This record gives sequence, C-alpha cells and structure tokens, in this order.
Amino acid sequence: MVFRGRFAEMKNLMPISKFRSPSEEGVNVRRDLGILKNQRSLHCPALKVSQKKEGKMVLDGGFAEKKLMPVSEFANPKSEEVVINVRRDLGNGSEVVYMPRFFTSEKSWEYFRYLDQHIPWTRPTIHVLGKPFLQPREVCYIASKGLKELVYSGHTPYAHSWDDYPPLKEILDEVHKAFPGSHFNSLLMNRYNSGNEYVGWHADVHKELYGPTPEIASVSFGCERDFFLKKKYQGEAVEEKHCFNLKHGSLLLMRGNTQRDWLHSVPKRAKAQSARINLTFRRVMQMAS
Ligand SMILES: O=C(O)CCC(=O)C(=O)O
Repeated sequence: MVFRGRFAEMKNLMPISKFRSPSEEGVNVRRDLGILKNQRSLHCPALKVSQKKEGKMVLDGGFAEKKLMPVSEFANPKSEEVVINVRRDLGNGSEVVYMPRFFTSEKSWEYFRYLDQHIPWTRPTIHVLGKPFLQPREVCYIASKGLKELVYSGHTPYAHSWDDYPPLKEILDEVHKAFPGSHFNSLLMNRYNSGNEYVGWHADVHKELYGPTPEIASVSFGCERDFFLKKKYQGEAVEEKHCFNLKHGSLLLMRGNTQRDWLHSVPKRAKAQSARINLTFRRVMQMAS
C-alpha cells in the first residue's frame, strides 16, 4: 500500500502493525484526506454553522471518508463494512489518531452499562473567571496512588482507585496494547446525559501535572458526538478546524504538541438525545517524595 501526502513526509512513522485495534473487524488504514476547502454540506452537521467562507476544514472518519475510499483496496470481505483508522498530522509536531471501532458494538454496550450503573458520577461546581458554575456534564476521576493532585477550574476531584473498577483496568490494558510504550495512570470520565451537556474549548495544559507534551487517549461509549479541534492563535480570516464524529466504542489519541497548539471541545447538539460516556486516560507525574 502506498501512502501519499503528509503521511509519506512524516518522520518516524509508526509501522502499521503497531497501530491496532482489539475490534475483530478492524482494518487499519492510515489515510490523508487533505484539506477540503469551502465544503458546505458534509457528514458532520457542525460544519454548516461553524465554517467560515474562506476558512478550511479537515474531515476525519465517517461518511465523507468512506465515499473517498477506493473499495477494492479497503473493503472488508466479511461484512462489506469498512473500518478506517485515521492518523492525522496537524503540523508542528501535533498529531491525532482516531480508531472508530476500537471496541465492538456489543463490548462497548457492556462497558456503557457498567459505567452507567457503577461509577459514582458527580456534577461539581467549578469556577470560571471567579464565578461559580455547575459543570455542564457529570464526572468521575480515577488515579493511581502517589500522583500529583488534579486541580482544574478551582475544583479538586476525589481520586478513586482503579482496584474498585476492574473493567476500567481492562479498557486501560487495551489502550496500552494499541499504543505500545504508553503508560497512562489516571482517568477522567465524563458523562453527557443529553445533547445539552458539553465541554467548551480548552486544552489540557498542566505542565506540572502532565509534562510539556501530554498524550491523551479518549474512549467513547453511547451517543455519537462531534469532537472539534481548532488551532490556537490563528487569525480571523483563516480558521483551521478538524472534526471527528466520535463513535460508540471509538478511541482517539492526541499527542505531541496538540495541547500546546490546539483547543478541543464537544459542543452542544440538539439532536443528541441519549447519554454518552467518555473516558480520557492521561499520565500524571508522581508527587515528589
Ligand atoms: O468528551 C470528550 O470527548 C472530551 C473530553 C475532554 O475534552 C476532557 O476531558 O478534557
């Protein structure tokens, strides 16, 4: 298979064999979709409202990508269904990897039900610009012992133990297998009960906690939601955004300079009527002894 475009130019490309999904049907493909300019009607509904006329938008995953794919090269003979894993070079050392079918649908519903019923979800009050707000989603934090304490927006979540939630360790193991060399030791879980719940634009820049180039692995279960990345410090005229429609059972990894140079968000969606649970794995530094 020949890779063209920015993938071919990237240094230190990971061999395809190291880029794997536990989902049986998974076909691992790196695909550079290029930048689609001035597209108006694409698979991601958010594009219609967020895109500027002279801006540029990059699409990943889902319908638009399937349309571009030469079937002879990528069709799965078993099911006719194609699963595409995407590695996207965002430039300047920022990179995102997206695996839409990391877990099978059945396994993902098993995890969803477990998380729904067993996780002690809370909705904390956070402080933004000195004002108190109820966080617009429910959360729960898991962390190994001896790590630096997580504090965000004036809130210090209680760190639960991995030992009390064995399925979370199982998911963590699969994530580690997919990205050899990764050593995540904390997990921030988000539960979006409806399309009215969201996470606003932010980047996880806590150098003292995560170091200068944090890796964040994000697993999603339940209702599909749009996940956006937009470049920090860009002019008004050209807006570069990426959209991933995060599927049930998907895995998305952000790494390199992504937190330094990009913001991410999961905006409100009127059409998203059911719950979504998201798991973000991170590596937190140890407390000084
Ligand atoms: O729900 C998601 O996909 C993103 C969550 C997120 O951005 C975060 O926890 O920092």
